[in-house]
Amino acid sequence: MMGQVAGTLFLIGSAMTVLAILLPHSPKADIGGFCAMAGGTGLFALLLFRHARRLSLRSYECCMLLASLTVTLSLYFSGERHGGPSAGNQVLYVWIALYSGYFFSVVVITAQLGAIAGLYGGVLLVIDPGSVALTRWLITVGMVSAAAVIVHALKRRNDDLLRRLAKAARTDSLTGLVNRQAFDERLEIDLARGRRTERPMALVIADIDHFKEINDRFGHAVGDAALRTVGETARQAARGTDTVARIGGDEFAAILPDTDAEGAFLFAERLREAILTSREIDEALVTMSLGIAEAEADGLTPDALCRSADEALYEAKKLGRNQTVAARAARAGTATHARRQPIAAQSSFARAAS
Ligand code: GH3
Ligand code: MG
Repeated sequence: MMGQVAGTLFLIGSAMTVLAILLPHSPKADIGGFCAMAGGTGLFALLLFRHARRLSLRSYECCMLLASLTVTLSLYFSGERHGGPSAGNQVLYVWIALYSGYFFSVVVITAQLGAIAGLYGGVLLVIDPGSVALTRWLITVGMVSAAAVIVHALKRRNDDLLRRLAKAARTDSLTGLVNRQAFDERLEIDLARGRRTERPMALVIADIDHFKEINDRFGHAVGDAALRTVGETARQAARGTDTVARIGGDEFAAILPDTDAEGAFLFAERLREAILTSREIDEALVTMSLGIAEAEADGLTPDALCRSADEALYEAKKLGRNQTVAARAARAGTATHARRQPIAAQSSFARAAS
């Protein structure tokens, strides 16, 4: 976008110079200089369009310095120094101010404005418009600076708004956790990373038990408070690299990179017990059922992994709720015979179920 805009500005500048040559102009104007400028800026515009994507930010900063120089040259060629009328081309500095205000940092904007002030001051000394020189310099530099400041402030506000909107679109407003859409994206990324690094990855899906009853008995506000507390408890139980999401009404999920089924089970049980003992939601007697699945064993695609974790969760509900079941135990039908299976996940499950 920076290249397209800069190219367009140079192209319009070139077209306007051609017009200035063709239309009636000061007899003292330097037509040779204008022709060279029209050709130069036109060619430069084409180069910008062609190489827009390959140019660095620094290149565009240099482009704007070149643009300021071009505007200054147009003032020089206007014939004013030979007693011709003022061409008023200094208005074109505003383009550079708008461009800089939109695309550049405060430091670079200040440098660009400094360059404009210096170049315009220099050309005023050369063309020597007399006693109005300082007034013209002050008005032009003031107008150009104001344009840059206003555009920059609007751009920052806009960027901030877009950032907040993007964040809101990925956040569950009740709990502040990531929402379903962001969870889906994250799961895909973490699964791909796990495949690349050959590290394990686990998924935990948790659902509050009999949540409808909680809403019915205590009211929606208590239900909402319980959801918030569950969300906060899950966030505290997770590591920085984990992703905790609210993926449905009373359904939560945690993506645990670098974690196998046993590690995920420990996390799930820690979460389940924390919720069980959470004072804030004692009134509502909240318990949760959790299903866990490990990428390598239970599903290498987001859909397959979610399905496995969902099946394990369903098994946990079926077995009486308030417990954690691992997908492999659910699949093997060994979840209820955990004591005979020395898998950490299943033995923990047995403790939870008993
Ligand atoms: P189960 O143990 O089988 O999960 O039973 P359940 O009653 O929890 O059933 P289910 O998970 O299907 O119920 C989800 C309920 O969550 C239904 C709805 O009333 C409630 N719910 C969904 N979103 C919200 C919310 O934002 N706030 C509140 N307070 N309740 C919600
Ligand atoms: Mg539920």
